[in-house]
Amino acid sequence: MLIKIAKPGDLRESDVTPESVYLSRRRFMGGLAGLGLSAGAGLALSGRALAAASDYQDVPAGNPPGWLEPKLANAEWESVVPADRQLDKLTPFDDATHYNNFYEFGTGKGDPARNADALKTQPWSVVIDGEVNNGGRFDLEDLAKPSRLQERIYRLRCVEAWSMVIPWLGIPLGDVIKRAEPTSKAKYVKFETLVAPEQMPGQDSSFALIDWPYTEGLRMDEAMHPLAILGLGMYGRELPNQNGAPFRLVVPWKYGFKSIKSIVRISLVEEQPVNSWQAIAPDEYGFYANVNPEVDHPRWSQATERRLPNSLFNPNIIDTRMFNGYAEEVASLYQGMDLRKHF
Ligand SMILES: Nc1nc2c(c(=O)[nH]1)N[C@H]1C(S)=C(S)[C@@H](COP(=O)(O)O)O[C@H]1N2
Ligand SMILES: [Mo]
Repeated sequence: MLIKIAKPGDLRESDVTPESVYLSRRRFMGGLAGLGLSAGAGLALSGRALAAASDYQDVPAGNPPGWLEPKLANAEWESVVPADRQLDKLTPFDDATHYNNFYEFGTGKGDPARNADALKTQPWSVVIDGEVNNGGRFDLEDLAKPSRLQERIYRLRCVEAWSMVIPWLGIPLGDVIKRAEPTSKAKYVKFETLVAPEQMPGQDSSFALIDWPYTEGLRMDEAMHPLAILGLGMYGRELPNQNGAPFRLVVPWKYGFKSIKSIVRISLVEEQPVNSWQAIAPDEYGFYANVNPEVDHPRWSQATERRLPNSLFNPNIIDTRMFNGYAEEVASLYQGMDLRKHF
């Protein structure tokens, strides 16, 4: 399945050029030309190299592992589901990296930025197991090698009713799953985050809500959807630790908690997995967790969201959209399902 570009002309320079963060005009025009050719045709775009840390202002230089450097340099503006021209400006890097949820490093929004330096991200290996013919333990480098990095500008909508717009660099999750050769019994994909209390102080705390490892899951067709990516970078560079280095899931039509960070295990399974937040409060957090303004959280409304950055004088509250604005691409996955029951 190919990614649909919403409407001709939907992506404008203003979408990706706020005052504080912008893509270099020259390179960006290359991306636009590619979009112009394919917009409305429902085609995946083959674009030009676009992403580089130098394309963004106020983004500190990264320190990627050697194998990731050429991938960053050759990243491709392959496909984008555009953001709305007025509403969706890129969130400044500083906000995206200092207002985080990553409970392994503490429950405060500033805790991950403060504590995640201790995370050792190289070397990093990932176990792929369960209902697959080609499983095993893989170096992240080998897992990522066959796929070209793509830049995707996605909205990220947390279940707590705040949101951001982040330019990710990632590879399709479906690529990695296909290479593992799932058997006919594989119905769901389960993901687990690293457990390492000596690096992750939040895992050590006796107050921890979560029964580690942090666990997430997707139905097979959700996992194979081209919008679902494994993120290896953001803002033209590798992922900062607090954002889930060295790689994390990004599923933009679901609440942020589905986008599990610092993954060490991917299991293809027959039964629907229980994700961490569902295990803690099954009445409040479901397995599907599709962004849905019509189904409120029991303790707050999901009809609107606070788009970061905001302030007391500019609360920046906007309407939440069905499937976070990606309904055209993903609604068919849920045809005939009662989304109030399967929240
Ligand atoms: N392992 C792990 N992954 C996680 C979380 C977490 O606490 N632990 N928090 C989730 C939540 S609630 C959100 S909103 C996003 C936040 O991603 P960001 O900090 O990169 O914006 O990460 C998700 N992934
Ligand atoms: Mo979240």
